[in-house]
Amino acid sequence: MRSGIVAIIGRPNVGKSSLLNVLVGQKVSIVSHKPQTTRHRIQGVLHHPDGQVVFVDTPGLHIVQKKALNRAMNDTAAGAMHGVDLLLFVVDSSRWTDEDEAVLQRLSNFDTPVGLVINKIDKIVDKEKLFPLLEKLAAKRNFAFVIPLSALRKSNLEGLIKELTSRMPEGDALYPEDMIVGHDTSFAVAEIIREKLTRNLHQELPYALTVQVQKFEVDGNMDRIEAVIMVEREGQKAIVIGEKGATLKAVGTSARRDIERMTERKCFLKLWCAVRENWSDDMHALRRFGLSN
Ligand code: GDP
Ligand code: MG
Ligand code: K
Repeated sequence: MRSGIVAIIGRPNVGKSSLLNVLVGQKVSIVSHKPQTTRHRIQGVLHHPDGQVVFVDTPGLHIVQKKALNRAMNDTAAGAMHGVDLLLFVVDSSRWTDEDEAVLQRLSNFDTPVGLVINKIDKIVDKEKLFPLLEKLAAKRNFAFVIPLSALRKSNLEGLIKELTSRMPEGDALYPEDMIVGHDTSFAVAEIIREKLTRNLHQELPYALTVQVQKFEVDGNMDRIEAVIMVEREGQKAIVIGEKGATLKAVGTSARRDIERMTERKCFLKLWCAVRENWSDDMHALRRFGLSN
């Protein structure tokens, strides 16, 4: 099969997140083994009969205003690009700006092939204007392919998927089917929950408390996350849960807000508290004695 890594780039608001969501919007669960792409933050994986495409974040390519930072940022970006099979440059069909131009300039630093996605074509009412626009944008660089589409209307996604999968190298799948969420995301979720626990428990925080994300399902436009807070004794469990579950509920509510801010997606967060001595690696066992919020 074919399997490879794609970095989605482009200025803010062109529809990168929307595109990613429609491409990988399917049931998934947490990656529990060491990913092969540790240097990248994995945003999602497209599983398709023609191949697997792992989408990664490229913080180094984000536009910075300060000129002094440019050099360092370019170096970071060059590092992040290592091992990426394709760059997917997303633009808004209704607007080409200086920021787009700046991203395009950055791309000239890399040998990696670049595919161009001209998004939001639903905004072009007069379809006769589409072809000249495609020609104009396509001429800006030697692109591997140019695909006009609408992430919002989900139009011409198959065209893009065909281009992407056919350009991935031959090889085994990088990730098992049904797994897309990277270590970094689940780690960040656990950290957010920990921080909210610290806030809500004040001095009472049992220091040996740990948070583990047990389930991370991307379900359409929403993430379903289950995390367990592990403590050492029954008494600590009572503290974490609070009176009538008030503490756990407050932790869950504020953690959910932060997670949604981070992922830019809706999130359903289920928190459990379990005593470590009862702990088992078996998730089904956990469900039996874990307390559901
Ligand atoms: P990002 O900043 O590049 O990640 O862009 P987002 O995915 O957050 O999208 C920015 C805005 O553009 C949001 O309001 C989206 O709903 C909108 N948008 C994304 N794709 C399309 C599209 O194909 N057509 C239209 N009309 N709007 C879109
Ligand atoms: Mg975004
Ligand atoms: K966004």
